[in-house]
Amino acid sequence: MTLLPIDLSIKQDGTADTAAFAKDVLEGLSRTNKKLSSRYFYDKEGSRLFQKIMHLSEYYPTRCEHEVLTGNKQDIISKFAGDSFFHLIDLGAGDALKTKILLRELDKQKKQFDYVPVDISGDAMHQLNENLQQELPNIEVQAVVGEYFKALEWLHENKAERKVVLFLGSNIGNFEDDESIDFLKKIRSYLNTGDKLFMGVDLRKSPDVILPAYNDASGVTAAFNLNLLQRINQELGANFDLTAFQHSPIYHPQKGVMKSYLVSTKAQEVHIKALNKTFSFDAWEAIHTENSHKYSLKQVEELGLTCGFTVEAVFQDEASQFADVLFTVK
Ligand code: AVJ
Repeated sequence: MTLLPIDLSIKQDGTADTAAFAKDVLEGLSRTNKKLSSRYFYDKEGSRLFQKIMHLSEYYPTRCEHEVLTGNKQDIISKFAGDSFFHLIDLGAGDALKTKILLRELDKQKKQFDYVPVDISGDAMHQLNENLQQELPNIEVQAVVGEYFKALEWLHENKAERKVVLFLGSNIGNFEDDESIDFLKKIRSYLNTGDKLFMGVDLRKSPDVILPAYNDASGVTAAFNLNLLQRINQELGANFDLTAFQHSPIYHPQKGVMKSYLVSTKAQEVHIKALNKTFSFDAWEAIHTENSHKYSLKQVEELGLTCGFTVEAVFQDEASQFADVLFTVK
């Protein structure tokens, strides 16, 4: 049984708030080292391109996490379920392709739970509702459209039972170090003893494997990165020439972070109407657009401890490229 999605987003059409977008773009492009936040990648076209990325042969994280979940589903859900009813909260659920591996198993074993997918995209939550109604009609679904924290606050106030929070896909990797600590501490503040967090993390590995995952031969990731400029053109009335910027990713093996940039291939000016402002780019000046952190298991354990969680179990793929870590509230 699926309930209608609850919409906590600022705008009811599920798009991000334009004023906040404009403010962030102004702040980011006014810096000496220009930057734009990766959180703005996911407009309609960006979400479509990310779906394509997940199917690329070079993009190993999705494949690896799929393997982790498929290979360990029984163990994972028995650790989730216990004997009592629980809320399964899926932060950034999207099409829930990976979560469905667990949902099918929970359904098969008739576990007592409801499924609460959370996503900023209203489109995605409506589609997921329909899909689950078809495929897994016995599962109780309450989708929430909105930002993670707003949704968690709503859940804290409206869903009283035990909670298992999913944060899959190494989405944590997009945050700066201090942001990921703030994020996990905030999640912790909405949880009680006995609640759990199940988080996907991309592990450290050879740069020869990591780099192509963010620089695929068919250019999908380049299009994904450049789409951010296209979005500024569309939503803020800018005139970025997409042919005069190039996708440029690098991996920093000491920090374990993949960094993506858009590099201006010539000296140029770009006007943004909504900001009533022109920005100058030197030849080969870069805009930083994304961090994707890669972790050691020790780092993940320490990150958890800092934020009030202890590791209950670690699940990995055969090649130890990716891990899903089950934390309990300390
Ligand atoms: C969705 C944040 C996990 O960082 O690997 C994929 C996004 N960016 N290719 C990642 C992404 C470029 C992805 N996450």
